[in-house]
Amino acid sequence: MRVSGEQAGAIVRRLFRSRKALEPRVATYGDVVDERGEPIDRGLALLFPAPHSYTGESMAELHIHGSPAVAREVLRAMLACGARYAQAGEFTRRAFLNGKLDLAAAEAVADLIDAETRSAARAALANLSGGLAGAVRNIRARLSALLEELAAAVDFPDEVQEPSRGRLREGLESMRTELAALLRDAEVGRLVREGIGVAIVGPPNAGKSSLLNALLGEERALVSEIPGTTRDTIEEAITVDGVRVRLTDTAGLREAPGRLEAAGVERARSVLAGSRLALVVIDASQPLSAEARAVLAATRGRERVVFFNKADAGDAGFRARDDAERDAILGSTRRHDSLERVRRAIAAAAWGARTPDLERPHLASLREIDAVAAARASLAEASSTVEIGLPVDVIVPDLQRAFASLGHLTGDEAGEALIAGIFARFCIGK
Ligand SMILES: Nc1nc2c(ncn2[C@@H]2O[C@H](COP(=O)(O)OP(=O)(O)OP(=O)(O)O)[C@@H](O)[C@H]2O)c(=O)[nH]1
Ligand SMILES: [Mg+2]
Repeated sequence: MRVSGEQAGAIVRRLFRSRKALEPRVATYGDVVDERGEPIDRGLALLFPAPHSYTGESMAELHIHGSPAVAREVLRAMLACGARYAQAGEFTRRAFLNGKLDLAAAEAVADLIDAETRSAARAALANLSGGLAGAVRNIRARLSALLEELAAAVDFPDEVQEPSRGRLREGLESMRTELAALLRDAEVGRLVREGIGVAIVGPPNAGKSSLLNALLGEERALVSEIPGTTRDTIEEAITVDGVRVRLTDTAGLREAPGRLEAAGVERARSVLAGSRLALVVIDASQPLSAEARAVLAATRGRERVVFFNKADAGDAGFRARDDAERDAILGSTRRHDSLERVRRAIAAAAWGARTPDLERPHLASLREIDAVAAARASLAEASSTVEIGLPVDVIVPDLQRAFASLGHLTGDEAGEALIAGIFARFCIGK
């Protein structure tokens, strides 16, 4: 842990106890303590009085054990003694300002650090399969060409014409569309990883638990002809069309039941609210009850699959259904084809308009998704600048940001000429 500045020596002296007094540029062994004198670690302390230090200011270092907990504690103690966090590259910037290094040397330090980040970036790139990295690089190349054009127009206004608004608008639009497609694919990836939640809801005795069991292929939930059999929620997962579907069987929804059942109904409502899809089960063989109508009405506004059950016993309820339930499924939990139709309806709801092309490369990590989303946001900024008629070179910072965001994704970012300042490339403490 290193501190630079007038107070550096005082801070480290306060956080260090040793039998021998600290001397400039001599490593001394002792106890590292916090600002109240409580021991944290044992290690070495070093003082570098100004101007003979890396930054040219007074500097001091504590060499401690590498555990994050110890490092955090020492950092906290240093802050408590009046130090503050260094900015990225601040040590080297101070060194430069104090005449300790020239810019070229500063850059060499940055390169060294970059070598590390670049290999990290390359490792990340390995996770991106070829098609995706290619798409991102292609967008970056177009951004870079645009930036060059804009720069040339600014630097040589007499010789180079700035790109027309129409062409800029078109270029930005097409890049944004492609980034949006990448984000949509990422959504597919998320669907595959996380699956969707499906709440099985309906009036008591409709056959919700029977449906859960039938879809699962095992007798997981209790089934009986007594309404109000299921009191608690039961969650089980199945896979439909490559999507993990988390089914939750719930208590039948009805008003004024007993106390215990009321708690189950309450829970059923909250499961319904928290699920992506509602699987509404209604008894088709009976005229529609008030409860059945209430559940159907309550789920109309949302994504749902409506299943009229017990078709083997009649279809009075199904025939009495509203227009809003035109495409409801009529069937039975005891019939294979009914279950197949329910599965297909769940899959269709899960995928929506998205095509389940699992082979296509997609953004997997949040970091990647963030990078693409950030690039898209920067391009949207640029588009609106072009739209409202500001001078076109105003979009340069937006394009640079988009360029940098995408660079983080492909690992091309480090060492780019477009990096704004040399010192911004440093990590904290360098
Ligand atoms: N005829 C017929 N009966 C069915 C069918 N599916 C389920 N049942 C019967 O309907 C009754 C109620 O089934 P459950 O699955 O317990 O109903 P539920 O909706 O979970 O009921 P609660 O938990 O009380 O809300 C049972 O007697 C089942 O055997 C079907 O397709 N046809
Ligand atoms: Mg049940």
